[in-house]
Amino acid sequence: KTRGTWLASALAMAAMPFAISSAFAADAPSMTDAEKATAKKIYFERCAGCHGVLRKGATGKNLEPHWEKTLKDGSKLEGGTLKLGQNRLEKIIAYGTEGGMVNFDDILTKDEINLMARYIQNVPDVPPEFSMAEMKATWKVMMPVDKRPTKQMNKINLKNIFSVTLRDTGEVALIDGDTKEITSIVKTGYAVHISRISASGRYVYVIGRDGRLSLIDLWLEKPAVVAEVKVAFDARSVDTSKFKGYEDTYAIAGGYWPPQYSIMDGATLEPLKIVSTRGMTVDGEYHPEPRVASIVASQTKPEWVVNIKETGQIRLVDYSDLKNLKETTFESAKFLHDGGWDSTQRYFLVAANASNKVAVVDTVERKLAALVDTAKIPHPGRGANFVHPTYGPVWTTGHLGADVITLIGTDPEKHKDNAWKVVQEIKHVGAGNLFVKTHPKSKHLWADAPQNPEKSLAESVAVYSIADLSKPPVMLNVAKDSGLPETKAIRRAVHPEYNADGNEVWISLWGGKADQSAIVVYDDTTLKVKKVITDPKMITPTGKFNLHNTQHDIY
Ligand code: DHE
Repeated sequence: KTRGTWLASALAMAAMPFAISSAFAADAPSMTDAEKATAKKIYFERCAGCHGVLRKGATGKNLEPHWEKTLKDGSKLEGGTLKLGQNRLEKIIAYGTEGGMVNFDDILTKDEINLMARYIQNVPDVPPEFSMAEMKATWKVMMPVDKRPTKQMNKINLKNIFSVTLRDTGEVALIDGDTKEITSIVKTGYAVHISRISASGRYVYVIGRDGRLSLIDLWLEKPAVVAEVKVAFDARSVDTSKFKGYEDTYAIAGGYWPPQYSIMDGATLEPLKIVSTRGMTVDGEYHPEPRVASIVASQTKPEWVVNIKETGQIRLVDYSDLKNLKETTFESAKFLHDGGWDSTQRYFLVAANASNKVAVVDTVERKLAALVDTAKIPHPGRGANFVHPTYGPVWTTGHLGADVITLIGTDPEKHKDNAWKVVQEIKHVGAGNLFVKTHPKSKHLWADAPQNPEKSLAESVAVYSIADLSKPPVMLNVAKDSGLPETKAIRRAVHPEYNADGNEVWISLWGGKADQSAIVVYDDTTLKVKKVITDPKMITPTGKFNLHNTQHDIY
């Protein structure tokens, strides 16, 4: 069974100082204050990531008590949780739906399911905003720039260091890619999400779901956090300025709530600017909660590509003059999520996941190059680039909602007919893929399936041969290869990541908080296990970010 960890959202959100809006609908089931508090906490931990704080829906459905919308032909459609009613809601929460809602009967008790069904028939509370003054009040510099070393003070091969998310402890483990030893474990934000590397390769920026942004200095004798700031109550994305002349100058982080992005000084995290992302969707409707999904830094212009989930608007943000900030906004499709560069790093391909599309941003012409229809719920991570034996350069995405891997042609110069078209769909082992990966030096394409309901598939990765993608993949059972004792609960094999030389692939075996987890390192040529990194401190590892590959956007 698919479990709800995928949906788990910020615990800290539950502790957020909500505006007291007890505008609970008159005909909604009643709740005591204690019940509301419990339900609010569960909602933010388990539901908000997909359905939104205001419950207007994104990857998940709208969960307002009552909604109404006008269709293109002028007719009206209405619905809502009140209309669905207690019994139906309890069934959906317990058993999930074919539309992609996962089952919670193995996570929530019967009483909790009853509670949540009542809670979502009531009007959602509106959380508070987060101003510049509030952000500044959270800003801490643990080590000022003039107290930091002027050269690397340790012997670590920084090029091959991995920053590994330890999801449930709110930490990242810095692991030496050569020795496979943990060099430090650094406390960061709650349910820490991703790491990105500064242009110089010296700093690691880590964002937690509680909006805590931490800056780690890799030049210290023992790498540690040198500055920190809270950018929002709930956040997922971060990047840094990478254009020549702006290396390590700025950091940018995207908020889920409030819906805004913040720009900080790259070396101290001093807050410099906050920009709201509220506005109209591509359909021309006002949206009060357009969350910031992926953000990526261009290496060819002083710009970030900022993808706004609910509106489907993509903003190119020019950081060369923060006081007179220039944004170019163009329409794509709703529910933008994650994405990555093509191999030339001119085009950024981003999934509009619940619209079943991939949008292609041309960062040179500064416009949308294409909107490509794909199978259900594309989820690329950063995707994977390789030269296809027939179709030339392609970028690849897996799918949460379909059992295929999609290859999109990315070369409008020499392979014009294939550019921005789905040139091939490879049959994957099932739905539930989250990440695909390859490396310019590799002959393989790796794809996981951690959200697949089948235990053996969720615990395995598939390795395809790029020379013949019609051949069934080699299946590697990461849970078995870890040598750890079998557990009843699924330990998901997630997020393949290459080392700097492109000859090893690291896979996280993501178990429960109380289970021993591991990272299993495979030789990319022989597909044999090279090393199993286990340590009592290795708790719930998920994303892994190799410094060199992340710094240079190699995937
Ligand atoms: Fe992620 C990337 C949002 C759940 C692991 N995730 C991203 C990005 C976004 C996002 C917007 C792109 C960031 C960027 O590039 O700037 N993730 C969300 C959610 O909203 C969602 C669905 C639900 C939630 O409540 O958070 C969610 N994500 C998860 C997980 O449960 C995962 C599997 C485990 C974990 O650690 O939380 C997870 N997300 C990741 C990883 C990346 C990521 C590893 C970066 C991939 C990469 O290779 O760059």
